[in-house]
Amino acid sequence: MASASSSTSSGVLDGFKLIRILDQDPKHKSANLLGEFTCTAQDGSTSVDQAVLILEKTHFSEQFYSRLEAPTRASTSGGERTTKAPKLDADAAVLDGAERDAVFAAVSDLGQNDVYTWLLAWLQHSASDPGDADVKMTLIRPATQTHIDKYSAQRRVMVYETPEMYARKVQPWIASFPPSRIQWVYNILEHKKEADSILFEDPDPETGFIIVPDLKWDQKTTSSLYIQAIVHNRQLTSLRDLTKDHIGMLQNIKDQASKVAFEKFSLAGVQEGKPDGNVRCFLHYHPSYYHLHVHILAASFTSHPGAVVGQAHLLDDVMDLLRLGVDMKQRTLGYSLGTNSKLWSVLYPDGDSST
Ligand code: G7M
Repeated sequence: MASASSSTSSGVLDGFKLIRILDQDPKHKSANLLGEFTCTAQDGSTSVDQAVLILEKTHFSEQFYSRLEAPTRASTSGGERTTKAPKLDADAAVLDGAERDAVFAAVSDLGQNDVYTWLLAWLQHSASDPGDADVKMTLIRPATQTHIDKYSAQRRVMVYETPEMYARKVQPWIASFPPSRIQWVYNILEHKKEADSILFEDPDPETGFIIVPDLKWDQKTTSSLYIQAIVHNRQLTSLRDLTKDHIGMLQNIKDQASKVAFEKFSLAGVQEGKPDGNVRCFLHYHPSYYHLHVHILAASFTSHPGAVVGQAHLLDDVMDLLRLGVDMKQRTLGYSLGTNSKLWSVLYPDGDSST
């Protein structure tokens, strides 16, 4: 798997200028920013690239927890901030403070009442080992208006897409997309990009698929494992295209995903030492790109905003419906839709869901 570069000068963000905050979520510690880069050509002319920068504070890593197994201390260079050491298990490993960096650069007391104390802390980063990254970023450059709309705060409403709405409006809209829209998917399927990240591949053009880490995952925190399976069959756009004939492929995706999570990331399932039940697999309807793919999350990762009812369809339920003979094109599917989205204007060109 590709290892993240710890360089402080990747250069990718050089020249990024914030234009405005498109959206932010304090609970998930994330923000979507609109920015721009000014590019200077060789002849001296300048042009501006719009970009969307998605920021998300990272979760605590195994490495962070293991550092807490030794008595906690803050750097002595923490200025006026005071340091509190948590109570430690008597059996906890004790490392000589000189042998390792402090966990926190500084800790500041905010308040105390009875057994409760609340604090702010600054993580320690040493120059020789920057440790865990604080922020996970995704840069989309150049960003189209569709990208900007997608990542902007917007009004959302529940839409109930009937078979007629699908056949008359949605399906022709999906069919109108140029293949270049999902170039990044073809790059993965053709091993042109992310090839060293491939976790599993079944190369069969009809029933095969590739499993890669989702770009949202930091590729190391197993409690928030997020990988995805992308099918080789380019005719399958969404769960609406699935039939009984695809049950074998879907079951194989589930089995292989579970095996990957177990063997490569040590995620155990119902029984210790066994994979069954270690991952939650689902499909989005609507997805953000129309080439069939399955989201695979650690079973413990229950807080992901993309795993919400109305958008996430449990892979097992989809397989069950197919086994029962349900025609996916004949279902009415409910989902929450942003009024900035293209699909909204396709379904409601007059901007009104009553039409
Ligand atoms: O909502 P939808 O089902 O379409 O989800 C698409 C998923 O693809 C999201 O979870 C994205 O994070 C993921 N994704 C999007 N892009 C552009 C890439 C990419 O270039 N590489 C990888 N590995 N995942 C991506």
